[in-house]
Amino acid sequence: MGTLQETLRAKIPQWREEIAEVKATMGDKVISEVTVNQAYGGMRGVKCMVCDTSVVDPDKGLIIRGHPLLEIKDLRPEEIFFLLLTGERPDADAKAALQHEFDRRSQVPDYVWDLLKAMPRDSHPMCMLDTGILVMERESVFRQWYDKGMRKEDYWIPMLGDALNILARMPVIAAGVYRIRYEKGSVKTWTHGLDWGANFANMLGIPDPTEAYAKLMRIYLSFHADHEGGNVSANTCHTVGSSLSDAYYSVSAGLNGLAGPLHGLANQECLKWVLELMARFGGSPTQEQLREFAFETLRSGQVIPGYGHAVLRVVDPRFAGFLEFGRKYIADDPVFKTVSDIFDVVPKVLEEYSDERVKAGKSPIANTWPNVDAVSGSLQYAFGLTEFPFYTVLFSVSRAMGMLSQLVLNRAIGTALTRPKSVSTAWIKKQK
Ligand code: CMX
Repeated sequence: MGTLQETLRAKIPQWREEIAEVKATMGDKVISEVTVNQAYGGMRGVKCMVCDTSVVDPDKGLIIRGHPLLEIKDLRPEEIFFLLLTGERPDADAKAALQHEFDRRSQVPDYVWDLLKAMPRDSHPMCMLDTGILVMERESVFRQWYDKGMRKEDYWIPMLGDALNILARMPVIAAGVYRIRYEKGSVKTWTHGLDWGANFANMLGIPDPTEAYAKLMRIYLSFHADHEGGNVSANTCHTVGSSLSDAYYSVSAGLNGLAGPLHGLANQECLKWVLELMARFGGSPTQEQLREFAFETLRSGQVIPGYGHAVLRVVDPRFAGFLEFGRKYIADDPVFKTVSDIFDVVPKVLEEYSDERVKAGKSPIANTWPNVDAVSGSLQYAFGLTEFPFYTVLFSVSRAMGMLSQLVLNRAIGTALTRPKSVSTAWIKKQK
């Protein structure tokens, strides 16, 4: 097997041919219809874009290049990145070559640190991460090649260069944000030869005598890497990239979407909810207390963070994988135990509440099961990363792999500028 670059160079012409054939033979086939509710409802369920890195099956969850997540849960994050991009798992040499790419690209420019240190002390860690990525835009190889004049066929090459630079620096910047924002001492640098996940764990500076935290970080980074193309972060990154903005602009935009409480910020919200619950009842609540607290949240017009999903209709396999990890390594941790208890109670509460909603003429809650955010924060908390506003930054480091894979592939296959047609309410009313 070749390196990442060689594998892509061999595969891209085949993918271009395959897509040209699909368009020529099936171009006029209708694959989706749109109702008025969908137009007002965030385009939920409308099939109108293509993403080959992963699929989210409502009944099975995340499937990366044909592999259900829990079947490849032991792959390292960098192997997941290779798989997302190429559809193949790297062999030992390809993995080592990718590791070497990260090693040689991991130096963060000094101006990033100067900027992050100058930001107000109460800046959200996500704002600091986004800023750190965006300010490096001047380094974009894609923009340099584009300004000089480049053939469309070659767009993916500098895009991949930018993607590798961003991925190599992202854990360094993210860990630096943690250490600057929470005054943990000087920022740490990348260790050559150490894998991506363990490097990130190490640079955060969380004590890890048993190396279990590095293990957590590897699965954390693998599990959040991609979730097909329509979620807010991937879709935003894709849309910005479709105007040929480079990877720094595109990923930074995607991360701004991830920073919202209905998307990546839900892990922060979720842990906050769990800690409030425990504070109210002086520790682990009984099932009855938990039920009471959940209904109180719902009746005050708020969502229960970590539950529900726009696509999934089953327990998120990422939740299941993290729960298994927690049961193995931190079974007795009180916050983790409470998260497990919540899983026993909240789906039933949401079902009851959904029935009430329907009786009141509102839409049902489509999915009452937990998503990844319901548990991920409790694992970090147990290992000592207790500053929960930072959790979305961890998610971001991982999700950058998915966004960047999609960007490179979209440049490789020449995906068009995104430009759906909007309609006005007046136009809709005329369609009666
Ligand atoms: N608690 C309370 N109400 C919920 C709910 C929850 N966990 N999940 C859905 N609902 C409500 C919705 O708010 C919506 O109510 P309105 O019609 O009054 O606005 C109604 O049920 C129908 O929504 P839906 O079709 O079931 O779900 P959507 O596709 O509209 O929304 C999501 C999906 C994730 C935004 C929603 O389930 C939610 O807000 N969950 C809590 C936040 C969360 O965990 N987000 C993380 C998702 C994973 C990720 O992207 O990172």
